[in-house]
Amino acid sequence: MLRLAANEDVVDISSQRIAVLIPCYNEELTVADVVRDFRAELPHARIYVFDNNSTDETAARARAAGATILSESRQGKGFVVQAMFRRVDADVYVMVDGDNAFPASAVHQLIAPVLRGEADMVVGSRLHPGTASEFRPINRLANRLVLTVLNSMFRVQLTDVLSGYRAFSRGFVKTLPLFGGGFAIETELTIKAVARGFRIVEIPTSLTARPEGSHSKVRFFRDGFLILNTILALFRDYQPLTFFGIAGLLLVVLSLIPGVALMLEYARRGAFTRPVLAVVAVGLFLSGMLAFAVGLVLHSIARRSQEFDYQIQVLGDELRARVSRPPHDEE
Ligand SMILES: Nc1nc2c(ncn2[C@@H]2O[C@H](COP(=O)(O)OP(=O)(O)OP(=O)(O)O)[C@@H](O)[C@H]2O)c(=O)[nH]1
Ligand SMILES: [Mg+2]
Repeated sequence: MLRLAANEDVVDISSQRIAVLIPCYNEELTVADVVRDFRAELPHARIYVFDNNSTDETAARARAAGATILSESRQGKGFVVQAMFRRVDADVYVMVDGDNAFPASAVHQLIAPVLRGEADMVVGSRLHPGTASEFRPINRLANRLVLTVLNSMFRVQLTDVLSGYRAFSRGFVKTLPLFGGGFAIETELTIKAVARGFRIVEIPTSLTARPEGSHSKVRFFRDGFLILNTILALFRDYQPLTFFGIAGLLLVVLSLIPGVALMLEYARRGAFTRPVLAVVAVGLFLSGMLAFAVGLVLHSIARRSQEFDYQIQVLGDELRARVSRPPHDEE
């Protein structure tokens, strides 16, 4: 029996239902190795390959290697992750790419904080100091850019937000609402985890390059734009006062340009002779004020919905506790 000692606690891994989730689109070269490696590391785990309309031998090879195959017809990694979270029932979840880029041996480190109840999401960080990830230079740069934008917007200090190697608690998987269909799914997972107060732990993991003949599914500009757009949209939704406050401030500052020009003119000539400038100045100023007002209203709504979320979570905990608690003896 595998046991994991942590502080005072000893966690019995075999009593936990572990699910390894592998989203795949045309990964026939590598998927069988991934399934076998994880089977060797976690003999009790159930391994699911989510096939997304692959046109090659992905499903057959994964099945032959011992995985359970589930299909998702909506094309895109995000849709697959949504389906995985809704359809698979387990206590601890591991998500890993099917391109054999992540070491299966790191899975014990990855699930340990979840098993100990110390984390809701553990991320295998490929950019953590001390890792030797084989990134293409352009990918490393793009990763750093996304990381800097996200860290500064959400005031966190993460080292990798795009990693596809993660472990999750059941509570996380079953309560996080995901909507993105494409490659922005990792960004969505991380931002929503931060915004909803879930506990995130990062574990250094080295990334290896895809083998010869295996092709990346990422389209650099399209997916890069989608990821930045997702960060901005979630920033607007979760921190509306800051988002609209910044927009409002910019508009008010912009309104000063025609405003000051008008004042100078008035000081020189004693009259306003350029009505268009006045209209622009007032228009910009009022738009800025409107942005502040929108930010304030949305801020209150976001706070209230956070309270609802919290209450729903408490209700869920309460229901789970009731179901697992033995009934009182009737007198
Ligand atoms: N199910 C499904 N999986 C996908 C889809 N696109 C990509 N994936 C899987 O998501 C994982 C990550 O995709 P990759 O192409 O490796 O993306 P990446 O790891 O960010 O980039 P590279 O490793 O440089 O190619 C792989 O297991 C892919 O098979 C899709 O549309 N549907
Ligand atoms: Mg990959």
